[in-house]
Amino acid sequence: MSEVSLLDLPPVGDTTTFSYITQDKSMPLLADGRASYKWLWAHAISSQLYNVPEAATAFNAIGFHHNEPGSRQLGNSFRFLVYVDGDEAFASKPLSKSGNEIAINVPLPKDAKTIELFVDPLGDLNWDMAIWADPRFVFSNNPTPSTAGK
Ligand SMILES: [Ca+2]
Repeated sequence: MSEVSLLDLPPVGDTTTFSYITQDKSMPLLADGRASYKWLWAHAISSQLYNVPEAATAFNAIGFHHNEPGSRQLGNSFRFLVYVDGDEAFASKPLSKSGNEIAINVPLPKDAKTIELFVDPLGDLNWDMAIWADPRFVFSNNPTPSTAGK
């Protein structure tokens, strides 16, 4: 099985002024102390569109609720949504506390063209700081000899 980081691919569109891509290694991340060095920081409302690489069989990430310690954290619940070719393929439960995380595992149909990563503010936009940690495409079939064995 091979993988390609979403962050190594150019976004097709970006409909928010808040989202940006970073690989800041200085920030503490996932709840149990695991470090994630590739992540997409996205304040709701956030939409990021990417082309699905050929032969990708799944999109995986960890959705993480990130808020700075001591922030007021008013109304800061949101949820992660993934659309494949415009259709909803994944919707998380609401995440309401800093440190909450959820596994995002989305199987991709063989002919999938685009994937949209969306953060739904669930009404209130305050402190809706979402992180897509380790966003990546998975290739479970090693479809071509050139990628096998890497
Ligand atoms: Ca909210």
